[in-house]
Amino acid sequence: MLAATLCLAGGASAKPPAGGVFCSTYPSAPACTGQQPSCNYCHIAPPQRNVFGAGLEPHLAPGAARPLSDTDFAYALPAALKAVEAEDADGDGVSNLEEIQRGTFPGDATSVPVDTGRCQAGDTNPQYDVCRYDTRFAYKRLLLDVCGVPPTYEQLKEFSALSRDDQFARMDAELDRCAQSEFWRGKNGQLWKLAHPKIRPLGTFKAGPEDTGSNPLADYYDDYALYTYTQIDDHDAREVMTAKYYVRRDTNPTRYTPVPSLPTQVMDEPHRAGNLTSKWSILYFVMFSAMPRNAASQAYRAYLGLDIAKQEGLFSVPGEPRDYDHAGVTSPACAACHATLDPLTYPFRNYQGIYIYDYPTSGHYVPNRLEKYFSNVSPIITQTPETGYLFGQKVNGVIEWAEVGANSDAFAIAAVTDYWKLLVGHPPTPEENAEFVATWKRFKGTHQYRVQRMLHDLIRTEAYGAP
Ligand SMILES: [Ca+2]
Ligand SMILES: [Ca+2]
Repeated sequence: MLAATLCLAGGASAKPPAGGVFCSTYPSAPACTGQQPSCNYCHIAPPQRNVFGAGLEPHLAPGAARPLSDTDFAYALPAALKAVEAEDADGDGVSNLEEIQRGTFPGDATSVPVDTGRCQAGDTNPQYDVCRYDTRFAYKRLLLDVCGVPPTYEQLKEFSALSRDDQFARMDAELDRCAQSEFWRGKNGQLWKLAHPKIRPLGTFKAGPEDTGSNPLADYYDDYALYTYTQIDDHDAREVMTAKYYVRRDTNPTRYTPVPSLPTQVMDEPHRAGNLTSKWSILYFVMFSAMPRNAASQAYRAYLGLDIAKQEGLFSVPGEPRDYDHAGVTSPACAACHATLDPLTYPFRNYQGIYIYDYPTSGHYVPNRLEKYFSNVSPIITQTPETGYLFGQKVNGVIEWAEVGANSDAFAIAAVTDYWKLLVGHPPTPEENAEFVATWKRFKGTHQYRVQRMLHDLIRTEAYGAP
């Protein structure tokens, strides 16, 4: 049902992984906010390079035979980018690094950073104060986004009469009040909507007492409960990836309570990593496969915001992919992605998906799983290590995978992007990048991954409050 391998169609002259590797190196660059840089960042037209691309070339795996494979290229690019950071390839007086950080082209002398805000003279809208944060606009929006109901005329009149400081204090109080609402945290509320693409529910396979499907596999409402719990009150958002507990949901009103076990869950406690190892994730994303690539790529996409199928988050590991399961991933078109994806997958080797000939093992961690159940897949499959790599860092098993992931910039960026899209209405634009970066850095640092605290920052951004 899901493709086992990821290969690139056709052979382009520009390197397909380039944009992804660039963004792994500079996650805060405006060129990487909600998008990936286009080919003309380094090329006039591939394969012809612009002055920035030409300056990089000698630093790419110097001495290695040309052309470089996509895998070797992806491995060598970060060091080459670092090597030319202090240079000024296009001679416009601004270093390559500063241009990358400020969102101008390092290969185009006509593109230079300019110190202006978004507001220009003549850019006035009679309805709103466009150049500055409009508290009335933000207040209306906040009540709609978090409470699900617009302010009444009386509320708005009262709000307008407050001083600006009191208006922000009122918005803070309303944010905290509305975050208690069913609209925000209840079943199918705003937070559940954020969880949909992470959980990928399928009604047919819904198990458990509520909304049971025709072919029940697992109760993914447990996954929604854990996700929501980690996003509310003063809880640590990282625990969606690392929790050793489950979360029970009671209704009328909705309440979420951490519990050591649930009748609908089966993973032994030492091998739990939040929603990565829920019964639904393991059954649905591992499914029948020996090598659970979908489980790894789904976790990478859902919680770290990186989609390997779009060549995002490529950190090629030298010597990979080894193709332990003879899936054919060493062909050049596939290796570019699998040099990242396969080492990302190895830690999941002992997590059993749906195994019909020994069904009770399904959804469990089974030591020597490949040796016991999949040794006929290939002669070398039993050599698959449980150690893999995430962001080029060695991880021993899924628990470490989840910890490294949860503490990464990618996690904070992905989490804040979710709320940016929900509240601002679109992924951060290059103009919004400075506010966006400040918001995720404070989420990670000052706010210690508390979503509720981060939201108080987010509603103060110009992106949110300027009509
Ligand atoms: Ca320059
Ligand atoms: Ca420039």
